[in-house]
Amino acid sequence: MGIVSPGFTGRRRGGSDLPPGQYLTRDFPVLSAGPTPHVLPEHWEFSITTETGEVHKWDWAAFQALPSEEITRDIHCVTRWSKLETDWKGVSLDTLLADVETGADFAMAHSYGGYTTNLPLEDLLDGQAWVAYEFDGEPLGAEHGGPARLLVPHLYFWKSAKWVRGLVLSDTDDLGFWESAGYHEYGDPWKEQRYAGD
Ligand SMILES: Nc1nc2c(c(=O)[nH]1)N[C@H]1C(S)=C(S)[C@@H](COP(=O)(O)O)O[C@H]1N2
Ligand SMILES: [Mo]
Repeated sequence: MGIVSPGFTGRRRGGSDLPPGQYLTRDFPVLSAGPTPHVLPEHWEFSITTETGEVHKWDWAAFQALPSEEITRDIHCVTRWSKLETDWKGVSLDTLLADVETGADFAMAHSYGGYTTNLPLEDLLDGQAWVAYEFDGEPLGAEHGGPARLLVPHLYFWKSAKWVRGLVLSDTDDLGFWESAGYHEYGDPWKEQRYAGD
């Protein structure tokens, strides 16, 4: 009967909503805690290290040979900007973790340049996370994390480690760079988990 108007529910195109405390932006701000590392694809390597020390490694060619996906998702930065329906191409963590035997519950993402961020392993599975290497149909620019970055759009964007070089799986939830500085260990934008204790 159409008694609930889109304006009333606050829902936008395709069901995209803005989490509490966020505003929309059309440009793509750059947020980096340090200088931009310039990693050439031929020197790039991605590794997954399990809790028993087993290492799985991909160089750029092996990574590019994996099945990739086109991804359209909203992204939400803890500094309050959100960008809707951003377009990426990348390799699903489901693909990268397919042959990795682990009982670990947590992952620490490590980046070229030293940045780290912690996530529960289950948040990297089931079509929720990618190692992305294209944005808007172009190779990912260095300032946005190229040649490749983590993309975990359901959590605040600081979890999407730029210049990602690997994951270390662990039984314990250790804290990454921003999490050690007082940001929330999980970072759900829908629950406004900005700072530790939120
Ligand atoms: N390696 C690394 N990854 C990072 C950061 C960083 O400083 N270094 N900043 C994080 C933060 S706080 C945000 S909001 C996003 C910003 O990504 P963008 O610069 O592409 O917008 O990257 C995240 N990933
Ligand atoms: Mo951020």
